Amino acid sequence: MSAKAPREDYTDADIEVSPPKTFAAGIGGVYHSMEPAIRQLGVARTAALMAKINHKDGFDCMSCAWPDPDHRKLAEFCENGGKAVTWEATPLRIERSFWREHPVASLLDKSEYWLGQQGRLIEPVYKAKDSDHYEPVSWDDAFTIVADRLTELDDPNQAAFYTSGRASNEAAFVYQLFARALGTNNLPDCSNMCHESTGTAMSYSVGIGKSTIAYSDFAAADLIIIMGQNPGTNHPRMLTALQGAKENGATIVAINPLPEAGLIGYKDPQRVRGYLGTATKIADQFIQIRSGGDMALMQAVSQRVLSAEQAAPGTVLDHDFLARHCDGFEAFAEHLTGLDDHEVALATGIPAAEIDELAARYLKAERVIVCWAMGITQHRKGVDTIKEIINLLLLRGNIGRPGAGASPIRGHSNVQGDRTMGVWEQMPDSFLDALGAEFGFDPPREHGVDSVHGIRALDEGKIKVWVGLGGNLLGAISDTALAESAMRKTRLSVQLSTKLNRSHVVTGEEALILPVLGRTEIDLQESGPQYVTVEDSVCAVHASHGQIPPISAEVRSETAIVAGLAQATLRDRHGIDWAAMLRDYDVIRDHISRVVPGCADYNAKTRTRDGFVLPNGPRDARRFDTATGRARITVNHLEHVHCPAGRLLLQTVRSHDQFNTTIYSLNDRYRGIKKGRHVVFVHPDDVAQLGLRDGQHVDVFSEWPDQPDRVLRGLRIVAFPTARGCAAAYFPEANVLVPLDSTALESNTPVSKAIVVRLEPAA
Ligand SMILES: Nc1nc2c(c(=O)[nH]1)N[C@H]1C(S)=C(S)[C@@H](COP(=O)(O)OP(=O)(O)OC[C@H]3O[C@@H](n4cnc5c(=O)[nH]c(N)nc54)[C@H](O)[C@@H]3O)O[C@H]1N2
Ligand SMILES: Nc1nc2c(c(=O)[nH]1)N[C@H]1C(S)=C(S)[C@@H](COP(=O)(O)OP(=O)(O)OC[C@H]3O[C@@H](n4cnc5c(=O)[nH]c(N)nc54)[C@H](O)[C@@H]3O)O[C@H]1N2
Ligand SMILES: [Mo]
Repeated sequence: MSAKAPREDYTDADIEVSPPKTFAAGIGGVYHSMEPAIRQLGVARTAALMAKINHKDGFDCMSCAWPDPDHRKLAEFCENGGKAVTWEATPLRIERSFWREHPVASLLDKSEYWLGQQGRLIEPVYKAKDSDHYEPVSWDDAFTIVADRLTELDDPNQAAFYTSGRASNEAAFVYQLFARALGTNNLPDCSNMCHESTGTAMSYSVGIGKSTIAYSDFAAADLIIIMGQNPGTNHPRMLTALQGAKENGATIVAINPLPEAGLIGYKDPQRVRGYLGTATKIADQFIQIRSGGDMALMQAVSQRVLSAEQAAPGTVLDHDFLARHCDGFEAFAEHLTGLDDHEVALATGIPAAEIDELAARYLKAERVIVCWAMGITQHRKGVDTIKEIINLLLLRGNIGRPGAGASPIRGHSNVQGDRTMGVWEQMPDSFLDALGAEFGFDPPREHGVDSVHGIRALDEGKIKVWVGLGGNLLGAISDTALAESAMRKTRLSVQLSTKLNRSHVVTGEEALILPVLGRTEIDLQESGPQYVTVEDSVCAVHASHGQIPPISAEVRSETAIVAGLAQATLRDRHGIDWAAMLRDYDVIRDHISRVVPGCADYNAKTRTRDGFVLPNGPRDARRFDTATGRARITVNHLEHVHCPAGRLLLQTVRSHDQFNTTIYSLNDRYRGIKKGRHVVFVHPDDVAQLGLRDGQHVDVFSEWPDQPDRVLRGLRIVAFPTARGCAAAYFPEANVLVPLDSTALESNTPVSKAIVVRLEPAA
């Protein structure tokens, strides 16, 4: 049954290219999710796990934050959920011989794919200052090493605590408590690189940084606009909701530089018709926008809405809603009179007729939802673009009523919950006050570092201890070379992980790997088996119960490790009873219920089969907790990305077979790529115009003022129907091209979707 870990890494010599697909999932989806699982886990383990994914007494799928419908199907998972579970629940283990055979330096030229395939981490390992080997270490010794280094610091701000969005609410809560009880708000997280622009924009405009809809709103919408998101790969279960919406008569508009398969068509693998019949057409209108053109597009649509109101006063805008709930309408209307059509055409790259069509659809619809993800947030003007999305929705009262709203689609399965629990470098004083009152200390108020500032601080030698609760910061952050040299300057790096990745091989002087239980595994503590809780994209909170025995007796839960680290470091400082929290997670949940807004009776509410939905002002009561107490229609200065002649705007995307820096396979089925990742997708006319050929190998240079060019060598050109002037390559490989300084205004999110590049034939 079980597969072996690869010894050799892959090469890209055999890349196969075929035409991209025009629909997602279907029979291929189910086959592709089950086949590797059965091969690696065996039939029995596969069946035990797959029947429990996203079920009420089962575990929450760790692949994405898509919500669960009220009526869950027998198999409530998708192809990519299947891959995530298989990857975590593999019986392959990293045995002691691995560490003996592989000095850390020898792992530096291994790919993320190879590292991730070596199996599960099964015991704590430590790399001493002058050693190039990790060696097994006891848990007690591991905790002592961390405690000693933290205690030696001159200032608690010399430590930073990174979180990736897979951590449970319980682990996240204890983790932020540990950091703050130590005295720092240095709590950078993956969200800084992800939906930070969303949080920044929405908090300003509507007073909450989260989706304003419930799952059931999809079925009630009559127009759904999907911007900068590839649901067929990254949120496959969303396609089921979209198909349902279509059956209820909704229209769907997709806005994307790439004709992603899941936006064009869909076959539901869970329905008989999906196996046999033709695909459901998803997008009624596909707008192939130029990268970074969305802000101009939103302004142009709003301008048309305002013109329609002028032509038929009193019939277009939701005057009652605007009068009761919104600020800023007059200034906004005034500002848009100056919108320059030529600028809009340059920014969007689409004819005015397509914008007219979108505006007409918007005006015809009574209930509109706009969804977005990384194609919007990871731009220099990402925050303003989201504010323009909100503006458009507010004009016709499309927030806070059934079938309508703003719906950022989150990434990591619990990234939203981690934030709710206080993992953020800039939690508001109200939260810190409640935390301090609950635990009897005064939490630090000075904001901490985010991910990008964290790398800067490491580079400047200001951070001496870096702890990662999951994730792979070095694989995920921009400017790989700079980030890696920065991490090497720190005294101690600590990773709490399930599997090996780049952040374990590029380390501080000393390094620790602390192996954690995955979400599939049973978490047994002194008081018995524990459940944890998570929050999805639409603010629904529910329990997740591990199902299978842990991969090794030495592996501990994230919560237990964090509580252990805190206890070893802080001992009885502030009188916080870490041991009680470790013994029984109900104790943590009781604390949560008193500290975190909306979480009263947290134990009781998360024990119900469906969990509960967190309060949400705009959704529940059209209540906008902004500084003015009203929703804010904003004026934003239009700026689009200028790309000099002979250059392309490169975006970094996920393949169909990866989860962020985790590479499941070397294929990208929907885009027609097999057996390799070193490709750059370019429009055929751009290929010709640049004097290059399809299939040719090129070096990709990114240009940034006053800095030497960054380069990624040897990518194969794939002629592809992307928008003109745009190109795409895979993340994380292409992170070397993103300058650390290139971040979104206000949110500081790396600009991973608009890198000005030059292609030169490879030597
Ligand atoms: N299987 C799988 N599931 C995942 C993940 C994964 O890696 N694998 N990652 C998880 C995480 S953490 C996240 S955040 C989400 C990410 O989900 P997505 O945001 O869907 O991820 P990306 O691959 O970055 O795709 C961005 C999309 O935006 C488009 N785009 C790029 N630039 C622009 C632009 O300027 N305008 C517009 N309109 N579109 C643009 C791209 O062509 C692409 O389709 O998925 C989550 N789910
Ligand atoms: N160029 C470019 N860069 C990007 C992006 C992009 O689109 N383009 N996207 C950004 C986005 S949206 C995000 S969210 C970040 C992702 O940044 P991260 O969240 O830091 O990265 P991941 O690749 O999701 O982390 C994978 C690692 O998490 C660990 N892990 C897996 N499961 C568990 C678990 O249950 N517990 C613990 N403790 N560890 C676990 C494993 O060791 C695995 O190797 O990357 C960002 N970087
Ligand atoms: Mo993300």
